[in-house]
Amino acid sequence: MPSLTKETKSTAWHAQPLDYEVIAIGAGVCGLYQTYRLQKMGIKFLTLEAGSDVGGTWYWNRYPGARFDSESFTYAYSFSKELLDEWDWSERFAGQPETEAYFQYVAKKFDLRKNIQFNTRVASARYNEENRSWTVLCADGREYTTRFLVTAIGVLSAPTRPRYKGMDKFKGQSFHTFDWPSEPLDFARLRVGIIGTGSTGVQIISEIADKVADLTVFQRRPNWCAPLRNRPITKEEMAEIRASYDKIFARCAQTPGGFIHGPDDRATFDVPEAERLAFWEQLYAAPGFGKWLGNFRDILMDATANAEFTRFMSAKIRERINDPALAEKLIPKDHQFGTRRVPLETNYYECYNRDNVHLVDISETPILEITEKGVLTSDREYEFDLLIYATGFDAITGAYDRIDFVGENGVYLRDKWADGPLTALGVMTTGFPNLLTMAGPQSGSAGQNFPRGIEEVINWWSELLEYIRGNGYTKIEPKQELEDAWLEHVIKMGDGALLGKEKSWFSGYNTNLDREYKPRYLIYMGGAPRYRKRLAEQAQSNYSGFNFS
Ligand code: NA7
Repeated sequence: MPSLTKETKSTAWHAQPLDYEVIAIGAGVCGLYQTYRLQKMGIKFLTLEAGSDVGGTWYWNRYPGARFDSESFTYAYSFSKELLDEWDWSERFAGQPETEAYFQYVAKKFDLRKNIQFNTRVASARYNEENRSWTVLCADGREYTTRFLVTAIGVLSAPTRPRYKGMDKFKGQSFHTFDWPSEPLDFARLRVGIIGTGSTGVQIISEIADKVADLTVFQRRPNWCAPLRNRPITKEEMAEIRASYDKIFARCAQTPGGFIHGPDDRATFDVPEAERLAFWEQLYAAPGFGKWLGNFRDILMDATANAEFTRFMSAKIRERINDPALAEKLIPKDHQFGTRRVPLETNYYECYNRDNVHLVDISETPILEITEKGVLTSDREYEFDLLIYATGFDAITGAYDRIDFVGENGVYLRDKWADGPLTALGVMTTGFPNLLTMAGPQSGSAGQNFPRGIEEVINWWSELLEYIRGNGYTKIEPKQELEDAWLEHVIKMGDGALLGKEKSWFSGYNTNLDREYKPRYLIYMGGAPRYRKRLAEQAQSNYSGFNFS
């Protein structure tokens, strides 16, 4: 991969005009909307995208069963009434092909592809104080200069494979879920092994269990999975949804996660037991994240209240699995419900009642190595034709670590963030002027129903960009006080929540990297309304937390 040196441009390059006013990296959910806004502003910009088309997450994650956990109609962009009027969702929780088609439709409708350069992976970006610009170097050697650099590089876009001995020896087909091949796989005669039981693994297992010859699931720790309850949206329902979009988006704006599901006002123990159970039955029978995000207000804050619901969910899992010993293996014992990301599922637990599906608890019989034929555990060797690594991501900061961002005084961003991210409202970081980290660590958008957070933060930054241009500024950077205050606030909010402390990608936990944890909170836990207020305060105070020159 090429590296950025002063020699990459002629010595007098800083006297030359910049190639662009803005370069955005990424044309996924965030980058696509950024592209739309920049195009509307009529400024000279370019969006760089590693994939061959738009969609980001929905472009890369094409594994069987990949699907929304957000209600489709809450995941749509809200910025264009015309778009809302034109697009029909076919299911309450749309599958990947439909979602990818949606983003392609958006790109076509607004003619966004003309400003996106595909198949272009950014290798490094260096800030030049001489002319207050960034030089962006791509993996193919192309180089561009820009005043502002906007990252829309995804929250879960840096996949991590396990580091088992012998992974290169396996003679069958193997890949990480993020690198799922585009050619269809004929599963019918395949013996499949899958490692990982997060949201991705759970979706794949449920989808392929009845399509493969044999499926062996290697589970390190079970998750608290809950029913998705997907169903088609009829034409009549779509018309009703369309007529209610204003209300739907207003509702999402009120809830901490940007979903239609927000916490119930009541505290668990204020509600008599029978009523409590009836409420939980209702949540369990209803679609989506209600069980997690629409529960009593203290369920995700108070471990004692949570223990009651955890008991309820354990019973639900037991009911669905024929073999009681197997059920116990699938019930998490090391963490309470909802303290890690809850995978939503369709018939996941029932898969384990099938003769062709086997669970290997690798907390009991660890994987020793990958062999030519398959997987060797401390117990025996398993033979496969296909081995799937559903082992997750170097979340939130992983995509930043993989690009050499070099700020003032030659400081690398990954070094500045070595002990965890330091940011101002999650949108900028000191020492890296003119670098905007959209959906970056500690921003409000990373942990919520993504498009809702994204539209908000891109709108905020677009107004800020107008302000900068209107005043003829060429440089913006956050004040140290804002960064310090934001860290303090992020920690305070994180300390009050159960989510984010458990070992999961929310807390930067990943055993496939050189370190298991990323220190400091990666995600802002204060909720979308509070985050929006903080952004608005900055705009109202003429961005008092930032220095301009
Ligand atoms: P997750 O949720 O991070 O899940 C990864 C899974 O892989 C999880 O079960 C891990 O077990 C397991 N894992 C990771 N490394 C290993 C190794 N080395 N050996 C065995 N098992 C391993 O990623 P997903 O892709 O499922 O979901 C990510 C998000 O995408 C999801 O939350 C949605 O927001 C969309 P562990 O639990 O760490 O013991």
